[in-house]
Amino acid sequence: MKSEYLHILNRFGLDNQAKEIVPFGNGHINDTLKVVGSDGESRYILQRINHLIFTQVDILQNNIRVVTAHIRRKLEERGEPDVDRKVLTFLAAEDGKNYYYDGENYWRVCLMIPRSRSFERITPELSYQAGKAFGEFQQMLSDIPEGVLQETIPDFHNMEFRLRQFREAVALNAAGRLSGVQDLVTEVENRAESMCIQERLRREGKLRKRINHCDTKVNNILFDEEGRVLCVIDLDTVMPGFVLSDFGDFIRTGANTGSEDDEDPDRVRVDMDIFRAYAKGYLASARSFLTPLEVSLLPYGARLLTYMQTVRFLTDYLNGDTYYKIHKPNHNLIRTKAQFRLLLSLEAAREEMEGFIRSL
Ligand code: ADP
Ligand code: GN1
Ligand code: MG
Repeated sequence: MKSEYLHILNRFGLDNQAKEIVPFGNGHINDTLKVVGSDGESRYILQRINHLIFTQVDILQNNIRVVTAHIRRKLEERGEPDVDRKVLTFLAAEDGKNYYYDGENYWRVCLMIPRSRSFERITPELSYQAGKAFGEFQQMLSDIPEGVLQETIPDFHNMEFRLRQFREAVALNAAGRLSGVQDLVTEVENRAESMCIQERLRREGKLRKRINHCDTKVNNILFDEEGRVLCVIDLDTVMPGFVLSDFGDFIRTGANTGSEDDEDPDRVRVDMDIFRAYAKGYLASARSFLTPLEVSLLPYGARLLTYMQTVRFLTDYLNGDTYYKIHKPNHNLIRTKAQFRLLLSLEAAREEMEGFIRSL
């Protein structure tokens, strides 16, 4: 495991610094490895960028450079202590770029944030802190001038686009799996129109894009030992988007009583305590810049991102598992069913959620 990566670390000036290099985290896209130093401490995160998905690595890594420098400056300006644990630091390769291409793969290295951890499942208190942190993250990036950050994946959270991809997958039936999922296809289609509100509101000039994280999974935030937020990580998809994406994706992942790929859909439903805590934390920091329309649509954001993920997993299942890493046969179908179950639960909780947001 170790030797195959050593020559890559050398390109970042890390000769002979690794005792062990082991897979790390639960990401579905990139390959993440942890580099353990000779003293037994985890020192670096080495990632192989999935360049079939992030096809313009130069643009991707430039976005990350801009975002991390911007956040670092903001933290320093406000006299924040311990800045190195509150923003990611990427190492320069020998040509000065923040990634290295070995002729086949793209690699990047960042400092491991010491004494930090992420969660797949959290408490309401951590959820409140995470909400505040993601609101602050959007706020800190809000003054990056338009056009500086490019869309690393065009139309990433565009629901109309995701439905077009889905319908192509249905029409093509490339893996011959359509007959087994007709019920789910019908459920998707029944909701299709009502789930494209954002794109319609944007065309009417009522909803704008802001700089968003676009992958606010619960495990993309690092906490310290005392449960304080340290750092927002996984910055590949930071780009202009709708705030409902960032709100919704946290609820989708953090407020699920089961897991994203739960084999037992009965374990899956929305945890209202986590929802309430996150909404409270998020509005505490984001209320200052959100429009009343954005605030009122937050519960819709939770349904939208869960619906979108259902559609994306089902599309990948129909295509024969070409996008997400899978770890077992039918994994994308299991994921689809678990996400759909969460969607049903969010639909049932709609009024309760809307009432809570109004009460804040
Ligand atoms: P992926 O694209 O695979 O989701 P992430 O960048 O989110 O990759 O990393 C996967 C996991 O590794 C995270 O959930 C987190 O637990 C851990 N991790 C990533 N970067 C760091 C870091 N700089 N310091 C500490 N832990 C990290
Ligand atoms: C992917 O890399 P990771 O696991 O954080 C995906 C997200 C999905 C998520 C589903 C670039 O995120 O959009 O919501 O899986 N990232 C990309 O778990 O497609
Ligand atoms: Mg991640």
